[in-house]
Amino acid sequence: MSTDNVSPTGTSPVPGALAQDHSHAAEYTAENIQVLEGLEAVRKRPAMYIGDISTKGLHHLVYEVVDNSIDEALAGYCDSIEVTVHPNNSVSVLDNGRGIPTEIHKKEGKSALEVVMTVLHAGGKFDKDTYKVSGGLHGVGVSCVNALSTHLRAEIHRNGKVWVQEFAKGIPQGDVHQIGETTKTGTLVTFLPDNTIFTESVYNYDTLAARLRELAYLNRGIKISLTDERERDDDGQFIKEHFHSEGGLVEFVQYLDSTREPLIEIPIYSEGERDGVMVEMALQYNTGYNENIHSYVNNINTVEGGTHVAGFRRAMTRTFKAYADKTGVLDKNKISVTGDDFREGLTALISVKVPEPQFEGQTKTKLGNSEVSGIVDTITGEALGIYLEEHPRMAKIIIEKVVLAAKARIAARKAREQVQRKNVLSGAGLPGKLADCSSKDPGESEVFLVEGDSAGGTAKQGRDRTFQAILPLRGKILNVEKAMEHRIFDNEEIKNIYTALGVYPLEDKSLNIEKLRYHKIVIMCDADVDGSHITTLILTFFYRKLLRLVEMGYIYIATPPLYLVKKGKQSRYCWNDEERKKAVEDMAGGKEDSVHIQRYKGLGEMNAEQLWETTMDPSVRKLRRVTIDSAVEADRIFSTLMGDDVPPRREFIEKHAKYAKLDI
Ligand code: 0RA
Repeated sequence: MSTDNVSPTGTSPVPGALAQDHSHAAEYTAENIQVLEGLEAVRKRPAMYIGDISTKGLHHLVYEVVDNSIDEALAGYCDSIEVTVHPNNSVSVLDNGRGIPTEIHKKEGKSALEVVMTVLHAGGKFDKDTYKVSGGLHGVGVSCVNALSTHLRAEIHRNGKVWVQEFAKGIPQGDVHQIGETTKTGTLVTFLPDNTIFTESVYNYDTLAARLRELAYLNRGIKISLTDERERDDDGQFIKEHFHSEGGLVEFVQYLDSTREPLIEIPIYSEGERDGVMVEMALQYNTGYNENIHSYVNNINTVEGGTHVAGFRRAMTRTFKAYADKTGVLDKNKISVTGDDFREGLTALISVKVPEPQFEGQTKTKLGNSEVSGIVDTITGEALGIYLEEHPRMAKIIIEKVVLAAKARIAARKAREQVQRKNVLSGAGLPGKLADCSSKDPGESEVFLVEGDSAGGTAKQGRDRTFQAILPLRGKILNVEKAMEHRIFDNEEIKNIYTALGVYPLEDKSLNIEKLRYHKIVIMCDADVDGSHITTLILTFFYRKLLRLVEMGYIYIATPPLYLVKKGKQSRYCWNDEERKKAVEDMAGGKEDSVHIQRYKGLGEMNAEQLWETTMDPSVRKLRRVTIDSAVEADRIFSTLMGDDVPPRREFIEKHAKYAKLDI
């Protein structure tokens, strides 16, 4: 998970850009006008085409270009894709495919290259035989990337020659022309995102790496690399990583579960194809209690699930239940099991490739195609049935775990019912520690989850009680990563959060989200090591138990200031060292000894008024919304930070030390 912020921007053209201007006298044919209108539409409403214009959209440009190379690889013509982030945050994608055709079409008067680069949705037009996998979620084509780049350069190696064409804001700056000879084939696209369109211009290495790693696992055999020319390692080399998996989903599931203790020796895997739909799935059981199903359609993470996930679940429940019934273990324990019991401690990946996917749901990440459900069901069911018959020892271990899960579920039901009963008695059921707001409109109400009773008291005094509620939390809340379900409902702090929010998971693990009492849930902890640990514990709880709230964008982190710089009657709050230096510069010409600098270690050092004017007042505060860039990485982060295994945790914290403070 990460939080959305704003950063400075950079300019200057892409590396390798030609100095001279190749602009040709434009002939205004009907087609040219159409092209200009198309590019104009993208620049006018960029969010409609690429989702948003913040850091997400910025990264999306890279994925869009990479998708084209992935398609070339899936068609069997390419096995290497190299992504490079240049010092000015322009990005190159190089593949060793056939190269986009550069020959001029007699009828259209331009090359396929120019059409692909300037006509919306032209991507697949020239190659009907290629199985196109991209073109899903925002599969808008590379022409959108072109329209949203101040500069884009395409270099094609094809038929022994090197061809180049350049564009500015999508408009050709000349015809495609030969610049040399070559023995290779491939496509190199370099683009500089337009910083008058995007609110962010700095690429995040970890975000790109997570996506490229995911693509390498989802498309086994393709070698993908990421080079960051903005940073060098200790040997003076650019930061570089290679992603390449021959094992595909099996290795992906092992990567996901690498900090958990496996229950079965080797992941269960199957693949198949029916009616043009390709299905791959891999699953592993671990000794934990979480269900982790990640699903993909055409390489897009379908976080809302859909028909492919429904088919997978149905096949799992049916096949395992039939096997468990046959062994008689359920009768012996006088227990009835539900589908959820088979999914405790399960980590699974489902990847389908569907020719014409229909995406539904709030974030358009739910597969709607009804035919896919039965296809996944059949392929998964057959594979699981065979596995259970062939591995009776593993099957026994799994079924024993399922029986334990069923027993725990029944124990948790009692604890859950308590929380539910409390909620039904409206008002009287709210936690005693909650200082509620007077508004009953969730859309305008906020709740602050505050570390400690003392800071909680200050926040109660400082807040605007019409729309801000305060729930103080005592010390460290339970680590839900390691706890069983009924222990979670036993925990006083967690019960208070559930009852204050009005939302809790039902027995089928769905949420009664319509009962949510606040649409802003703000975690407010000290800006020290303990505070960030508590923030992480609370985030873990939301991620594992109230994920929908995170996905809806309801979870925020408050950012109290780190310093107060004072000189005479002047004073200024500062949130980082840069701001502090600037304040000292402005107030005292940079002389630290002629100002008073107070370093805030905790919320407790601020009085009610200060807390309001720095951290709670909507007109000045800096709330950070918690977002999930990559579900797979978020899962790994929580299992690593909060799981049992100490060495990987240390390694992780060391690697991410500079992010771990704020950016989890
Ligand atoms: C259409 C036809 C052909 C290649 C491509 C598209 C192509 C597109 C991209 C985008 C990124 N890398 C790419 N590599 C290839 C070739 C048709 C032929 O040679 O017969």
